[in-house]
Amino acid sequence: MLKDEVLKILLSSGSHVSGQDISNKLGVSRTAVWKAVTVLKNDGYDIESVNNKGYLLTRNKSILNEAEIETCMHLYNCKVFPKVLYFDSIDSTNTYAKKAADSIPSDFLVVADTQTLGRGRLGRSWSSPSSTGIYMSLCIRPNISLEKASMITLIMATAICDAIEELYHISPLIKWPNDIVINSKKICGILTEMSCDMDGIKYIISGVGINVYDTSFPDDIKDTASSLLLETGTKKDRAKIISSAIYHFYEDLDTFMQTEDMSALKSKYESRLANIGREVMILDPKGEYPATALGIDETGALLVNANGKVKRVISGEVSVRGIYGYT
Ligand code: BT5
Repeated sequence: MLKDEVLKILLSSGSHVSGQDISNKLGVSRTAVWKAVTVLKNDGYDIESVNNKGYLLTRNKSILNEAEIETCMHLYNCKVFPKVLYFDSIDSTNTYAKKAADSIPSDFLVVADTQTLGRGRLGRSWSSPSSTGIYMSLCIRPNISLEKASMITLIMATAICDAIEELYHISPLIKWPNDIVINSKKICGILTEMSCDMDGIKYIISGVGINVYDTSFPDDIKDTASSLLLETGTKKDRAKIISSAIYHFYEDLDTFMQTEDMSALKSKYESRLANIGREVMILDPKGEYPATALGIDETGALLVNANGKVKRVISGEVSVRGIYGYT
């Protein structure tokens, strides 16, 4: 849409841009540019028009759209620049990404302002109210074998922590394998899904839900969930958080691809691991047992000490005692 193209020019400029320059760049009339600017103003953007100087846009940090995210990603100079597909509302960004993966050959990122059927693991749901969170799914196609795909969740978790630390100057922790916690409250969850055929992995979709501006939560999660705003008292731009996370993700994916395991990222992941040294309950299909978390190994499995024996936890679910303030 023309308004998105005009928006990208205004966002990346930072100073006045003349209507003539925009019309030359986009090959449209000045009237068309003026109309697009009017639509952007109606969308909530503050755009000043000055005679002989042109248009100046003041960023509205609460607005999220394709142009905002793509412009921010350019500023981050991401190694890979996934195509952004933005929706005001969607059932689930992961569900959409799965459908789109067959027709889009490159990496892409689905982002929504709200989800009507946000999904967690094992059929659980993800609360996704509008204007408060980040709901995004990154589709990638790494050339790795099937059993290595679960490590993508760990890479995404560290990337989200890096982005939060960079923008909020706090250090979030990871509850192995897929939760990010601040002050013992869950502020982010990751759902990684994949598709494979006889030749191996077709694609991996890493879905991320981050509570950014939430000030309240549904009854069932109000004691365990929190948001970046509640925990830090500051409001940061969602497009920046997304771009920073994608930037860090591709940096770490590069490192991961060199060995196709977590060896080079292990210490970074462990420095953020909330479980380390703590008592955890291993919910094994064969029976629950208590253990102490030690760290991860190169494959991303959680290492625990159970009754004096070191065990690798690769499936099932780890329930963490004390992390969320309940026992
Ligand atoms: C997760 O599952 O934590 C993965 C969540 C992934 C959500 C993203 S949003 C974008 C993409 N599209 C999707 O449809 N999904 C992904 P799990 O570990 O199973 O945790 C789910 C549990 O977390 C629920 O059963 C609740 O107890 C709790 N929960 C639900 N919504 C929450 C929220 N907004 N904040 C904190 N906790 C929540």
